[in-house]
Amino acid sequence: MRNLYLQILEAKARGQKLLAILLDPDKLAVDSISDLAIKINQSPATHILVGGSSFEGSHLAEIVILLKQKTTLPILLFPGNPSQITAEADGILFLQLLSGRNPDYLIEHQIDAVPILEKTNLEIISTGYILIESGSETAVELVTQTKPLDRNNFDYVAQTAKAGEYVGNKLIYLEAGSGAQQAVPLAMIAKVAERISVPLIVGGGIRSKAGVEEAFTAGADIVVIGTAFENDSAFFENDWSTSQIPNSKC
Ligand code: 1GP
Repeated sequence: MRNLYLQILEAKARGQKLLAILLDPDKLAVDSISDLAIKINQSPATHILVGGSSFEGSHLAEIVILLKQKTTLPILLFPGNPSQITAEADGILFLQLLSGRNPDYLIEHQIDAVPILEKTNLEIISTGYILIESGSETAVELVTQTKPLDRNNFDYVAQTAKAGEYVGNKLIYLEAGSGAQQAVPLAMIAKVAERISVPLIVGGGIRSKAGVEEAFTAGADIVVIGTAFENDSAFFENDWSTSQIPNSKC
C-alpha cells in the first residue's frame, strides 16, 4: 500500500503543493458520486478527504468504494467522530482538537476509535487540528462545544501548532471551519509554517484560485477546498494550470 504520509513529506521537500477536495457525506447522495468523480479527475486535486462534523456514517463505505472505483486519488478520512471510519479508505487524519479543551476531542474519541481502527489497514496520520475564529460560529464549534482561537493572536496559534508537533502530530491543520466567512489569515499561515517542521494543512472559507494560491504562498503545504466545490462542481473548470497548484498527482 502507498505510504501517504511519506508522499506528503516528499512533496513538501520538493516544494510541490497539494490540494485536497473535501467531500462531506452528509451532503452527498451516493448516485451523485459518478458525476462528481469525473469533475474530481479533471481537477488539480491530489487528495480526497471524506468526513464532516455530524455525519453518522450510514452510507460512508458505499461512497468511498465508489470514489475508489472512479478516481485514482488517495482517500483520507477526516472524521468528526468514530462512526465516520471505514476500512475502504486509504488513510485517516487522526485528529486531536488542539484549540479546544474538550477531553472528548482531545483523547476520548481517539480511544473509542482504536478497536475500529485495529480492524482496518488504514494509514493513521496523527493530525493536530486548530480551529481559528472566522467571523461566525462554525459547525466544528457547535459539535465540539469549544471556542476557536483568536484570529489575531498569531503567536499563541503558532505555539499551539508547535506543541502539537512536540506531542507527535505529523500534520497540523489550521481550520477556519467549513463555509467560514473569513479564511485563516495569511500572516497566521506564514507564522505557523515558519515555526513548525511538519506539513501544514489549511482549510475553511477558501473560495477561489487566488485564495488557494495565497495560502500556498504564505506557507500551506496542503489546501483544502470543500464548500466551493460542493456548491459548484465546475469550480475547477477555469484555468488552474498557470498556478502553483500541482500538475502531477501523488
Ligand atoms: C472544512 O477546511 C475544510 O473542514 C474546508 O472548508 O468547506 O470552507 O472549503 P470549506
